[in-house]
Amino acid sequence: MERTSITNAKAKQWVDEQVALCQPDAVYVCDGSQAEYDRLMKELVDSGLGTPLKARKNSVLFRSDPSDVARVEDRTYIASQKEEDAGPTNHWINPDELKKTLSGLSAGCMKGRTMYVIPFSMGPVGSDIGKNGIEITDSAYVVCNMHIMTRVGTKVLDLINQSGKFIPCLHSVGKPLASGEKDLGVWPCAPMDKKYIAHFPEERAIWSFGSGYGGNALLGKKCLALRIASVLARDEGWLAEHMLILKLTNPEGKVKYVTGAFPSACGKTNLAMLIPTIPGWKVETIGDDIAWMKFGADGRLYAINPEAGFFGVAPGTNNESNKNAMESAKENTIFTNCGLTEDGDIWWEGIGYPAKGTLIDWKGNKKPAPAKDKSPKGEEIAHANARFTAPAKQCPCIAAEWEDPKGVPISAFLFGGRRPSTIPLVHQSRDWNHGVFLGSIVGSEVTAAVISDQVGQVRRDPFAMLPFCGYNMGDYFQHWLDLGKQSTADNLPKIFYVNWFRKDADGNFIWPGYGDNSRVLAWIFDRCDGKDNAVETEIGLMPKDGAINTQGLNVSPAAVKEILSVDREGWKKEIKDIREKHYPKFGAKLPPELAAELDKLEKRLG
Ligand code: OXD
Ligand code: MN
Repeated sequence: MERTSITNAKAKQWVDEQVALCQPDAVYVCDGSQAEYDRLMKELVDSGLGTPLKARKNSVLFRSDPSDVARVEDRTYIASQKEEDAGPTNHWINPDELKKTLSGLSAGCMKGRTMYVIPFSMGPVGSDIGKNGIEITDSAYVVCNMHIMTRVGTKVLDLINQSGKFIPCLHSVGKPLASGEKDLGVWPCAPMDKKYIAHFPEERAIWSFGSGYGGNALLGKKCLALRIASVLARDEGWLAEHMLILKLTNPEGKVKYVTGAFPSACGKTNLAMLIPTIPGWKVETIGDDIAWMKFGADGRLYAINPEAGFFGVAPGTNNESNKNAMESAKENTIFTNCGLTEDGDIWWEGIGYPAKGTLIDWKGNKKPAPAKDKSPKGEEIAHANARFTAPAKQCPCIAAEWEDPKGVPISAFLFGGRRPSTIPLVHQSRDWNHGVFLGSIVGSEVTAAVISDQVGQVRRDPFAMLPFCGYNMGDYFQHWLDLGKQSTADNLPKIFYVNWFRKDADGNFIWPGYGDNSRVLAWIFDRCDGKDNAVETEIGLMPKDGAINTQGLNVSPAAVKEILSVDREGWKKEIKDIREKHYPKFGAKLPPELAAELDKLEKRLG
């Protein structure tokens, strides 16, 4: 068994324990090299699990089991010692009980398979803001995805060997093979009632069983970089957030960085890579999903993107909605649950052009190409949560400093969700606590990124962290409030709430979104630059008449006015909902400052 390169006693002991439990046929320590990626990918293709794409260099399509297509929130647990510490928004199981269940399921779970040991770094290797982890997995598909999504390899292992510091992440697809048995091209996973995505916050450990898909299996992403990191951030005084990171450059060449939290499938990747429609402005990407932020010596918050790739939702991505994502996924990309064309390329609903001939859908069935760039509901060629895993460095608008280990200083936080009514296009918080209040009330219509029966309804998703906060959300609100006391208002990021998703009476989107969101970003940039471009309203600061650049915008002035005004009746309903349905969930953990913000807002609205 080859694991000579793990020399640290603690790491070695942890790996040895997992070997004894999972009983793999072989153990392999990953070095992160291209040769390793190529070899594993070839094995995946040879085994029938991956289909190489003739039309796309070094890219492979996978089809998952139809039951294993998204994050499984109902099977995701925060197993803190006390139930109260997981809080009202997380599923909780006593950690000893959960470990017993998982140990039972895991005994011999890697029989017939290779155990891959992946040393990985979240963040540029060696960054003070970054963290190292070791993921153990029995899925070569997971290894290849981790190669793209994180920094894997011997440099990270050297750091772990020296320091003994790493976050242990154990993953198994939960499908051992009998002697001589093979997957035969079938995606291995366990039935839903055997899937567990478990987090042990006090131990800072992750244990995922039974799913091979995305955030359930690529443990650096949601499990480490959000759920466990949020706990570390609370204890160590920093922020681990479900936020994109943008670099904005104005026509004078001035630069500002902003981060933004949006619930899953609200176009975060599109916003992260937008092409501005207003002349002279430049938008570049630092990250599209997660930001880790620490205070610098100057009192400002510095952000890094802990990831190295994009795990983007494929359907709806096209050259109009996100040309940069299409370019990022041009080659060296893993596609999962997309359709396959006759000429060996991928296809999905909303790719921007109709397909030709016969397609193979995400379930592996032959289907005639739909006449339009659309398929009838329930007959989709690609699953609604089909994904591309693409290296961030391939993104044409990746900022030069995206791997700067110091991070970039943040001027603004954006919050937003899919809200068809009430929430205006943009408003700014009056101060830090009001901004935390805005983060705490984020809500969005549920989409397909997660298996849920709530699709179509608005659910509150505070800070877009509902499925990702590794501890009591009430304590998390308090952490945000406390952080605001650690610096000055000048140094702290300004806080904005944006909503690209307002609909008219016929159900059509009013605001065109995508590149035109640059108009709002420009206003936000100017706010942070001290421009006198806002008016005070009951709900916060809003653009002065004419302060949003509408030149060339295909929206009537009346419609612009509508989405830039205060919907008093709508806000009153919002307040009622927060007071009666949202805030009571947090009981005594709701910080009094937030209850006070709600009262103040109500009073201002009269
Ligand atoms: C994601 C998500 O995959 O938020 O990024 O669901
Ligand atoms: Mn996300």
